[in-house]
Amino acid sequence: HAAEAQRTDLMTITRHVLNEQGRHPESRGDFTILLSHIVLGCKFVASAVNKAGLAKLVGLAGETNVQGEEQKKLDVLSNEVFVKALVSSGRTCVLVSEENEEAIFVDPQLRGKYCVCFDPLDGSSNIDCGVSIGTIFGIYMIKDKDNVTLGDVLQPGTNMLAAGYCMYGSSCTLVLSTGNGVNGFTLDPSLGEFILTHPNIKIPKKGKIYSVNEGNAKNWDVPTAKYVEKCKFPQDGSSPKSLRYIGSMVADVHRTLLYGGIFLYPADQKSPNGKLRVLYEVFPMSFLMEQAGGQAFTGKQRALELAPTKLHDRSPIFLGSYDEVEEIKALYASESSAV
Ligand code: P6P
Repeated sequence: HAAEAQRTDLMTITRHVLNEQGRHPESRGDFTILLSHIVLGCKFVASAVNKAGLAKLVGLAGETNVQGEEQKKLDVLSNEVFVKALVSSGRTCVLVSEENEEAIFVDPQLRGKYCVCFDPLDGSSNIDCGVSIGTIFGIYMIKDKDNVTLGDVLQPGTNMLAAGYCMYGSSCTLVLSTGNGVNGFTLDPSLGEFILTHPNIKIPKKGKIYSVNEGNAKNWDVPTAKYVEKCKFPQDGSSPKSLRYIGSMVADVHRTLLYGGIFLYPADQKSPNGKLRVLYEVFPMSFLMEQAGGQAFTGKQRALELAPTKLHDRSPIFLGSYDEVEEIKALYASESSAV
């Protein structure tokens, strides 16, 4: 009977968040409404990504499809869908998107109390070859609803209330944390519902995989170079780590979260602040890693303690299994004490 009960007791993402809301009796369900709009955006993008190859959606902006309509690039389309969904939720007031240079301030009549920083389709350069891509988001509470400013999104990651990503791959998986652990949901296209498939995800304390773009090795600083050397030529008699690098952050982070290991996008001489963006790549993934028992480090500090000064600030990032990040931290510490 237990097995039968399991099959019929469908824990959808909406039900799961409502259960979580029960922990905050004072809440009026605003977060649940916000999340349902984010989920709607993910469902739309999942469908568009799956059709992309067929409908020539992957073409450059300005191409026309068989109906002669101008095709929007998938990331432009995804951005429009998420902006419209978030604004129409009536629960947001400031939006930061990887696709928009400036922040979007929601019309006062439609304003709510949340700010959402998101990358609507991260890794979109991989669409044409079918590699998994994803949406990444992080959610802040505004500081003062009567005085909404950029300061409401230029907050340290430690102020984030929730974060998540949706990976569009062999299946569509949404991984979410509202500050009480990490849960994974898989889209059942026949139901159009995200079902809880990975409850209470915990990242293994150690890992056998390192994930970095080795093509940048020439420009790495000493601690990064030393760490990667250690992965390839361990001095303690242990076996070398495997290298897995997809080049799509959501896919590389999702594998790291489930299998353990470490994902690195270090600074280098070419890009002293690394490549990944603080508000909608580094913070959400760091939030999830810490909630799953892992760590996230910038080379100088705990990633979530960064204080962004500009919307599209970048930061180096080392995130993953607790013990692996500890090793990187030790190498940077000895480097800074040696200086
Ligand atoms: P590189 C994709 O363009 C992206 O923003 C992330 O998804 C990914 O982790 C990174 O850049 C890959 O960068 O320099 O290794 O190609």
